[in-house]
Amino acid sequence: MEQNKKWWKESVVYQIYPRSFMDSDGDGIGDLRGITQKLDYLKELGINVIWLSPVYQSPNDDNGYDISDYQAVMKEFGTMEDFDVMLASAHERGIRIMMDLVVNHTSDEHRWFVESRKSKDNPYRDYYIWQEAKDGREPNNWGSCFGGSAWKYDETTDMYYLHLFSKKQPDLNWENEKVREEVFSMMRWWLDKGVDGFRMDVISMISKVPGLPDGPKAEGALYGDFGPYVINGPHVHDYLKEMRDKALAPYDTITVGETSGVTVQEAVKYAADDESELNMVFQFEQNDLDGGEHSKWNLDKIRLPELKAVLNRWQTYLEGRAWNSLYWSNHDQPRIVSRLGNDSGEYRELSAKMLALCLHMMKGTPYIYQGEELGMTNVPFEGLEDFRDIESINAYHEYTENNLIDKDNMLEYLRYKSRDNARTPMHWDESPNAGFTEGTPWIKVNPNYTEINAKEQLGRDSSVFRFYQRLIRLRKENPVIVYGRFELLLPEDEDLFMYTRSYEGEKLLVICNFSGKERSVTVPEEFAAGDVWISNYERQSVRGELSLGAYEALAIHI
Ligand code: TEU
Repeated sequence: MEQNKKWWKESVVYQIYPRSFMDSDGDGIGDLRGITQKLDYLKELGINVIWLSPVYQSPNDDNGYDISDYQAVMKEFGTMEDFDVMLASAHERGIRIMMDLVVNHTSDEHRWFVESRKSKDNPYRDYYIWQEAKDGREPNNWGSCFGGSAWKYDETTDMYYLHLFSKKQPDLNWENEKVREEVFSMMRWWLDKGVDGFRMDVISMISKVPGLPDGPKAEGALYGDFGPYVINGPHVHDYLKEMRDKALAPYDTITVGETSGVTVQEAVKYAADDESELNMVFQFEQNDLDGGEHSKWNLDKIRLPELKAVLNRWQTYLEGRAWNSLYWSNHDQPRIVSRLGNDSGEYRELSAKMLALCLHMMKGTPYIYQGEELGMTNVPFEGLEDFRDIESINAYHEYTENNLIDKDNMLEYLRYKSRDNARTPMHWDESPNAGFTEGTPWIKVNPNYTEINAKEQLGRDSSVFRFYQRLIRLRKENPVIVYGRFELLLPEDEDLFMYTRSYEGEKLLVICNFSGKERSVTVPEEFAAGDVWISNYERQSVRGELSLGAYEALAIHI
């Protein structure tokens, strides 16, 4: 089939979490000048788009995902001038900047909310979702993503406001046309400044089912689930089409929706190839595979056949209809080498490269989260005092104080799954604090920076960094990697992830051993004379029966 070719399909995106990327002024917090200093590093890696986690003014209840002014820069990160310099410097290097757009909610310190809570007839009242008490308590049984009820009582007007996240993140009322106009005009302001697109935070949740009914409550759960009345709500596609018309259409942008709860059937609406809404979405099905009774808090391992089933469904259902995003990690997920690979000793680099190859040879736009290109690992946090993330801290209290999980187990779960695993400072070199800051970092540095750091990896051909660089280069040079049709082989195999890509007479075979065991596999006849494009074992050729090493991965081209 003739493919709709687009630059954003051919791109590789790198996510920066500015707070932890590079600190230029010694206050222990990363900043915009720090990012500008490191643009050459990103150019060397070969990425061509940066997704910048929020840099807007914020009281930092949720590290910038609680915005108090959409048109100002967070003071810890620098000034608007620093932003402009960063943007121009990125553009000079052929790197585009995708902003994080957090518009399901604002901070409670945003001017709109400060006004809204003042009185029932304030012009900003309907910018947010206010409800009367029901039977003397919260308007419904919804729990917030960060613990507790999703409603907060506000004395001034004796009503409750909705917050799906922290109580300092009140939800905007998207049914109000004025809210939508404000958001679209703010987006145009950034686009006119020259930014190249948006990653849209929890955009699948902006339209709530009228009446806000109680959600289903699992046995033993403290609150009801808002999901059925919030996720992929009744008007979400109307709002996004309106956003396309009123904000995005005149500009050449890249857009990705963060869409928890999205199915492939919904994704082909959000990310339809006609670009009527967004370019692509982040699906959550792959991360939800190790969730359980207590949401994500456990030590469970994802089983490979289930992971393959999810990714196969996304690769095949979207074919010719919509575009995929490809990611293992972001600022909300633990480090992938600790989750799906092996983060100890001899297998860390091999498994980090295997995971990279597996993802980057699939169909879609790949996203790399800072430090992933070095094979950075989860962090040996000691006690609760080492954590900074509101989700982790609130979850600890909620689960332990209600005797749902005991304290030692909960700490183990945090060490394995906490978002803070991804948020410790980037490892630049072996100097104190990994070269991230000359001050005291806002969160502890992972002690393994002396071994895992960018400086060391830039100086070594066999490093994880150099492997990512080769994967990115291969994608740039070969349309089969961007546009080829995906086909999964051996779906039930517990150890091997094997698939092909086909495009205009070319074919690629990808073989990844997700286990620490040696495995043998038969290479399909047609690939016997193929070229090995990339291998984490420096394998040069393949024929017939292949004996794979632990975490071995390779791609063969014919
Ligand atoms: O995340 C939304 C979201 O679904 C998360 O709550 C996710 O389920 C959780 O972090 C996984 O443990 C977005 C942002 O990416 C996140 O950083 C913000 O905290 C959140 O929205 C609120 O803005």
